[in-house]
Amino acid sequence: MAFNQPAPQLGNQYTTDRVLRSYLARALPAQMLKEIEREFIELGELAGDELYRLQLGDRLNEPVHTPWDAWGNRIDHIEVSPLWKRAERLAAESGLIATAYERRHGRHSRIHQFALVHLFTPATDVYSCPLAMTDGAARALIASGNKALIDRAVPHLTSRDPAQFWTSGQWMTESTGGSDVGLTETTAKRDGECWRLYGRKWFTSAATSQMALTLARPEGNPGGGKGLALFYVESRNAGGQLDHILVHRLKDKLGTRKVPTAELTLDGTPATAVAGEADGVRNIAPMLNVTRTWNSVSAVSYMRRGLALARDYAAKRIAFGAPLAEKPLHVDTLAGLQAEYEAGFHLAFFAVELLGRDETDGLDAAGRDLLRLLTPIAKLVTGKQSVAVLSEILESFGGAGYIEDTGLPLLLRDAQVFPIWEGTTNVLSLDVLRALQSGSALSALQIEIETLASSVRDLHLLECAKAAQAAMQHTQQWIAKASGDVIEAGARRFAMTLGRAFALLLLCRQAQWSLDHEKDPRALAAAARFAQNGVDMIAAEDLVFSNSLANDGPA
Ligand code: MFK
Repeated sequence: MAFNQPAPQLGNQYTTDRVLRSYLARALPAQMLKEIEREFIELGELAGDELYRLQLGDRLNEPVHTPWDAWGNRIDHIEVSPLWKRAERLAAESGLIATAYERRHGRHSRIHQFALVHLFTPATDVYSCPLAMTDGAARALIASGNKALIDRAVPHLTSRDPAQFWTSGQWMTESTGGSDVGLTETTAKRDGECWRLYGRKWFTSAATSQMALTLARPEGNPGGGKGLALFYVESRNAGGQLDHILVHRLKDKLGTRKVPTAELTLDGTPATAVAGEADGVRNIAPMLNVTRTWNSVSAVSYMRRGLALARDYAAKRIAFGAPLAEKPLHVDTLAGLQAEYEAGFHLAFFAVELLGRDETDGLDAAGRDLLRLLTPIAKLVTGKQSVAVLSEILESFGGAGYIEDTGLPLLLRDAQVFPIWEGTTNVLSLDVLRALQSGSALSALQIEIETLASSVRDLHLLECAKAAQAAMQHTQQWIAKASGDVIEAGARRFAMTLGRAFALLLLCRQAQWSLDHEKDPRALAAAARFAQNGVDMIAAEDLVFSNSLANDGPA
């Protein structure tokens, strides 16, 4: 019989995730965790077993767009994959959105919700995309204070009943640009009490949603983001047809291929203004901040999925006379990736904690500035980590990692979207600079840094905390000196350094807790390794660049 390599298996994705379990044990009241842990165990079991098998079996199914029926009627039907249909029911019944709005556990409800998201995302072929937008839409509608729309839509968006549950789109991107949203060309014309929208939306993710929030420029308004208004659209009319919306085609994408991302035209689409007739970018920002948080947790959850598969494979795959798990270089490689996962996890969940506190009135102005700062930072750091980690994960399988029907390549292709949608790394780095303008964000961060550093006693962890604090100091020295083009050119290194150094401190706190309460040194090892991977991206590079700009003026 020929030799076959063993296929990797997944166990229960909750019980085998030390990082998630140890974090929840530290961050949640013991009684709360006892009450809700069954939900994690059940979803973890589904994720590692039945849903994983469905994913492998469903691999080649992709959404199909049928523009016309046999009799020439325009129908624009989009048929999604079987796993997506299952995921929609599961998401409603498991309260993937509802948990955050029922707030059974006050400020901890967001942690509860995002722990479910962490288990759900890698098991459901990016069904987290419509869910992220649904959560964001509920949040933006509530923030708008528009009672009629809140009463109409939020009960659907937050329902646990699959028959009542709606998802929402976030129709922002036009061909003029996904980053510079102020260039939006879609116009809004008054129609009695309502509005009608005219324009082309170039990337509309999850085009099967029952509603969407979108931006358009009311006639006569000035250009730029301030001249846009935020609109609420219900996709279908009472007869179930798309309401003055034409779907042209689905995008042919590198990854997230189960997500039906459409190009569509709004051709007199009825719409309701959500919050006045201007300031659309400001009014959609609460949605963006929620979807960016989903992005952070989803990026982290993909790293975890890759590591779970790679670790299982390493235990079974024998090469050069021993399992890979006994080969020092292989183990060392996985340890470097595990450290990235652990640090990214704590960064993403810190943003989640702040969001939960903000929604339950637990944040003062400085805390809100900190949330505003850390949301894009968590997104940009974890997005980049996930691509780098998944690339290495594929390599850790050798040639098998490059073969489609192992199900491995799609992990990397899907992960590649995390640094792109919801704001590219560069756009978010500039957003970080904007978030600092409030003044108190950096001092709020400094207070957190000192609190985290003071929670550490172990000598190795003290060294790590010192490295993180030195990197933080570096960012502060740099931002105090840099200006103009130098600041913009260094914005990514600045944001990355803030994020990675802060992530290291969060990991140090968890590691100390884990030593004290679990006698477990593995988080400590991860912290040491993450520090070694590098947290200070500024180094001398920016100072050199700033000098060269100064010396190399126009000829
Ligand atoms: C698994 C997870 C899945 C996630 C779901 C993905 C599916 C969805 C796919 C997509 O829709 S991808 C498209 C996402 N698009 C973006 O993320 C846009 C990226 N571009 C930016 O973020 C730009 O920075 C921005 C559009 C905001 C720049 O536009 P402007 O008009 O130059 O904004 P400006 O002047 O900076 O800000 C306008 C107002 O909004 C200001 O308030 P004021 O009017 O009071 O001065 C800002 O403070 C406020 N603002 C902007 N960003 C904010 C914000 N407020 C709070 N939080 C923010 N993040």
